[in-house]
Amino acid sequence: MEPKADIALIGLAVMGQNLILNMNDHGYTVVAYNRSTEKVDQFLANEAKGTKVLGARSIEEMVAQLKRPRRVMMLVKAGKPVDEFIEQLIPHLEPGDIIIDGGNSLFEDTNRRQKYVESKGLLYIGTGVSGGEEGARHGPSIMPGGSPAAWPHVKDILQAVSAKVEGGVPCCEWVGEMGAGHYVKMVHNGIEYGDMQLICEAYNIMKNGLGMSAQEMHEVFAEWNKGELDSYLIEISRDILAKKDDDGSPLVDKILDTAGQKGTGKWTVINSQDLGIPITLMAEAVYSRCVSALKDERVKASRKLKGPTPKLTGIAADAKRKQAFIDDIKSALYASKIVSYAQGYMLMGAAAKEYKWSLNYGGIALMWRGGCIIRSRFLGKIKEAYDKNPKLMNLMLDDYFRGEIKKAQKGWRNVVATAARRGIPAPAFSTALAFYDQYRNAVLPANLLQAQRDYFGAHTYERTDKPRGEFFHTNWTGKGGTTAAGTYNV
Ligand code: 2AM
Repeated sequence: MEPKADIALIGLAVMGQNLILNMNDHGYTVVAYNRSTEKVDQFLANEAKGTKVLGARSIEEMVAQLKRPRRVMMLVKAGKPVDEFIEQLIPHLEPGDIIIDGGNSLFEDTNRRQKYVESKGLLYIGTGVSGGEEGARHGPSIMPGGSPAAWPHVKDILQAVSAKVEGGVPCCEWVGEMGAGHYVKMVHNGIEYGDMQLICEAYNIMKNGLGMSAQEMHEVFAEWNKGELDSYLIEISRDILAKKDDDGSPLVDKILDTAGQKGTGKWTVINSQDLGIPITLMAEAVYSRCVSALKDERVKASRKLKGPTPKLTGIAADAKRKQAFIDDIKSALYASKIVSYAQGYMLMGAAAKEYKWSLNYGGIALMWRGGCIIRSRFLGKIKEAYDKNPKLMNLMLDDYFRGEIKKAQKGWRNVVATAARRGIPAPAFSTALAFYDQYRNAVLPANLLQAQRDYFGAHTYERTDKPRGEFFHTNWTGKGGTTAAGTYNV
């Protein structure tokens, strides 16, 4: 019998099931497989009933149903399961067949897997897929990288099922070789951590500083979602604040304040340390989740460690001043968000250099513009900035964003200062502002730092009155020798 299936999909958790149904909607015949094969039968009898979706109870049976070159996509738990499936697949595939990993794999694992799979004559793709269950079903953002020769064979299907923006442009484009796709997905997740933290800080200042109710904050977020902050995360925050529990009170107030994390934010921060790129806002967002998890300690500390009262009574009592302060919070959120994306793009720029990828920065903004968790109007502006100047040194230097920061700056500084005075934690707003002020300063106090390093470790320094690359050592105490420790750069 002629094989009928266009693609196989391994992994029938919700994301996998939804992506299969999405592919089916677009006219592709998918063969479904799962480690626990009873899920295949359940899926065919329920969600996939009445569709063209085929099932397989073994890898062999799955491969036999595939047209050539065979395309096998995995949506399984990241880590060992991916390696195990690759091992199981290799004996059943032929040169030119393509293995696609659509899970949240670490880009370094994807680098290794591509080399291994190619050594067996096969092609490999590691792709980020973002958008949650809903995205997988109706159009996620898809970020593929890997063997370039595989792209023409998967382009149609991946672009067909992806989200579309601005007149049908797919949120799926080739990212680059090796783990570039998974890398960009990792940075997406880091930025997502940052966006969420920023929204939470805005919420916290409105709630504890201005004493606003969930309903009032719902209205503020609804308003914000109509302007430049228009985004999926503001939209869901708006809806969350309106959600009532069974007793009619806001559900959000009953949710325990300890955040979980699965590790992609952490990976982004670890990688930024390797590359020496300050993604300070994403790092604060990851650490804020860590602090939130110290619930028991915080409860105890709250009884012992004193600070100012957060209530901004004067401002809250005066409708005009209150609205002005809410506008300032919006400015703080917006300006910090620009800094966060600028830092994310700095990281991708450094990664492209280090790993020898040629990343299309405007294309990445476009992929994130729809379908994924960080989708927003804002990303359309980032795309415009990189379209205008693909070699833009920093997003903050683009004319549009420079102007936006200029407008937002006064309010942003007011919020950070007020939060500090009132003891309301605003780590992401504050770190963004500190970074902005560092970045725009031609001179930082690292001259003293270099002197300290030279003092205690003879690490040498460069001089402002000599060419770069000449290193000096001073015998600071008159007791040390004149021998330098040799230079090293981190
Ligand atoms: P399961 O249904 O057999 O558990 C998300 O968890 C997906 O990854 C599911 O399809 C799940 O298969 C699969 N998965 C999780 N751990 C796995 C493992 N160790 N080996 C193979 N598949 C695994």
